Amino acid sequence: MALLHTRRLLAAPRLAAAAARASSWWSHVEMGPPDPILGVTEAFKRDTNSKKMNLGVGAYRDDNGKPYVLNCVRKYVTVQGISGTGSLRIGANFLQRFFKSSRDVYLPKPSWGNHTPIFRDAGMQLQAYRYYDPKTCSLDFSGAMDDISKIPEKSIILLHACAHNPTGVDPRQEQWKELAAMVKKRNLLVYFDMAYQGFASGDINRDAWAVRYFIEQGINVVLSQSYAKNMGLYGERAGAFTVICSDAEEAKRVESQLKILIRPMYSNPPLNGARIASIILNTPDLRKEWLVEVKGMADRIISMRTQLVSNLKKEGSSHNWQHITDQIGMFCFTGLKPEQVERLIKEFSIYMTKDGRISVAGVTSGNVGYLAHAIHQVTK
Ligand code: PGU
Repeated sequence: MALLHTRRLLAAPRLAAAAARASSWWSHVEMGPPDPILGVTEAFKRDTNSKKMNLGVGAYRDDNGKPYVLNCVRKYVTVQGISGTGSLRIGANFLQRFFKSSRDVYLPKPSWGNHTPIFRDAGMQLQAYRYYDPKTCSLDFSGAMDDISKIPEKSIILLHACAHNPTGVDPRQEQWKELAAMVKKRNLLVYFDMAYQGFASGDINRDAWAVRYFIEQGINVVLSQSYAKNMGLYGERAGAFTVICSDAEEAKRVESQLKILIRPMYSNPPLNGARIASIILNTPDLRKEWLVEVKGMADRIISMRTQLVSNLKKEGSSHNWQHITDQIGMFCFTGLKPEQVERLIKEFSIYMTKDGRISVAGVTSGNVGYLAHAIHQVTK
């Protein structure tokens, strides 16, 4: 018995993590009935008769459009969503219907502006935890830990998996570990939003580290992903929503309910973007090329940060701009005040959000000098 137990642990360490996971949130989710039209296709697919014909559904439903799912995840159920936003909305509606213990979703302060209406329109309530310290332009780690330690048990916490929007401030790995321990202690459901995988470090695996770590720790996780940025598929709206389940049978039940949720929303997701993503991920040469390009995009952003700081110094700015290079991902929370932002727009035609967030992706070696000059003029 003991030997068998040990063997099992050795053979499948992740099963052990799953077993250690706090009691499942989804054990009460019942198997949903098959859809009257799409269920015909499902029955058709199960049929092994070589002469089979599908005359049920009015459109051929192709299965090629499946987006990428993290390799580390053994028991999940993933559905394709309409990019990051649509995937978040599926998740919000799923929680509204099936997460019985709480309506409260805790967002970092600040968070992406659309998180609030997405969850609110799905019938959830928004709460906040401290995340960013405007004084230091960096992570308010002790504030975050303090607030999270007071979140009522069995609530939902939203975490940006990497390249936090709008601040560009992410926890370090040791800090993620402490956050994971706290989340586990409070028995929270973690909702990871991963819209920028690859954009923080240039390495899609490194950027997925926190998500994988939390799952390995046996923490209950749901995940929304967007392929808009890391594949440049902005208009194609390719994304995914994933629920980590305790076993394959639970995954089936959860999947059946996700299908039922999606069917009256938009029935089926668009095929083209997901097909492009799938081909890139599953064709070794294209995948290799994509990883190089992701790194190229991330590196260009990192180099623009360095150039912006060195140009500010060249202009003679005496401020400490270190946060520009410390922050990562697409955005930089400059710390510029609303009136300074207004001057940049009026006097220099440099446009950014009022909160002082700049999309570093819009900076080039051709305009970084002008940007540094303008920032210096409004901050000296
Ligand atoms: N999650 C976060 C943290 C985001 O920043 C974004 C996009 C999304 C999800 C949604 O991604 P989609 O795949 O585009 O649906 N935020 C960008 C894009 C503009 C916007 O507000 O939609 C931004 O500039 O903040």
